[in-house]
Amino acid sequence: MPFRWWSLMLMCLLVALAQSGPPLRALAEKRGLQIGAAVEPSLLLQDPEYAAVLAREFNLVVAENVMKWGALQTSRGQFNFGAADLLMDFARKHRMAVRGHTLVWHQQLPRWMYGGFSAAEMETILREHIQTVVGRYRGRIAYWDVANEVIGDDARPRATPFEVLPDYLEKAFRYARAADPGAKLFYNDYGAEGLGPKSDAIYALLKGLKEKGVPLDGVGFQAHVDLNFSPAAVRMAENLERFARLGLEIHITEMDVRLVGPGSRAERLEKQARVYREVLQVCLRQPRCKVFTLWGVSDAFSWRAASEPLVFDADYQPKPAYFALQQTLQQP
Ligand code: 9MR
Repeated sequence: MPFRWWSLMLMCLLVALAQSGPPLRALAEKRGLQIGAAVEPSLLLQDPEYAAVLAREFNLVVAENVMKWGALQTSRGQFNFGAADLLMDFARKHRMAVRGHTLVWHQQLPRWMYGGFSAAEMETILREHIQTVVGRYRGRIAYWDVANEVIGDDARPRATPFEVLPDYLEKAFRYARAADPGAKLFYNDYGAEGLGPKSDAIYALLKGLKEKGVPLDGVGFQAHVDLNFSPAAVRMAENLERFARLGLEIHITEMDVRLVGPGSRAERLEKQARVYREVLQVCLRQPRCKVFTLWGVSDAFSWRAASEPLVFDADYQPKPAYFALQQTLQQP
């Protein structure tokens, strides 16, 4: 008798697996696309399902927090690589690429960085951090977000402790290239997916860097969006195209879609699926768009958990948005 129950359960499991279809990473690999997720390494230890879904569905990981300055260099010259190393080991074991995030950002900096340094001191601090961090993972990180969110929502450069060093941005890219010549180096930002003043400012900045011979390989569009985003898809394609013409590789780096707005829950889930589908389509149609990354695995651990922005729900069940990605990856 017990044997029958087990075989029934096994069958149900097989049916469920068959129904949810091929994993995203298998489909993406066929298209020459990498599909990624932001990861908190502590969850890899705490939650076996988190680790299983991540390894099954994605072929790229990015540290959601553990490779930021505040996590790595808590006091000057003292580096904590434990959590970042854990992520690197997981990626190797599951044949996943790694994106490093991030080397120059105005947020999540350790307190000591606000110590009122001179330009020369800041240059040493920046160089030592990049040499140590990028050097440690040399040959094992495919992409580095060297610069994150340098341009503000007013389309002007943001205030940051780095700015005491006038050419900090250019220097950061050069130090990163020297520390790992094989890693592709990125500028990453949000709110620049469509055409507009912020996107124009980023375009001008990156064009200037390219013209100066700064080692910049690509641009990341974060795509933290909401249910109203879909009309912007056409403009997004145009926008990506102009960055592609600068010779840059294009990545979608942090996508999530807040499930907030009018309508029934079912309608909102469908809208959310449509937004994911449209952005993935824009990426697939742009020959230089090579990476599509979600900012987390399940709604349970999203930075915007209350607005359920990801493609797996808090119980790791695939949402309509998951099936939209799956179908889109299968379309010619
Ligand atoms: O998801 C990250 C969250 O856990 C952190 O508290 C937050 C700190 O500012 O950073 C979040 O990730 C950000 C990413 O590093 C850069 N782009 C925007 C992301 C969402 O805020």
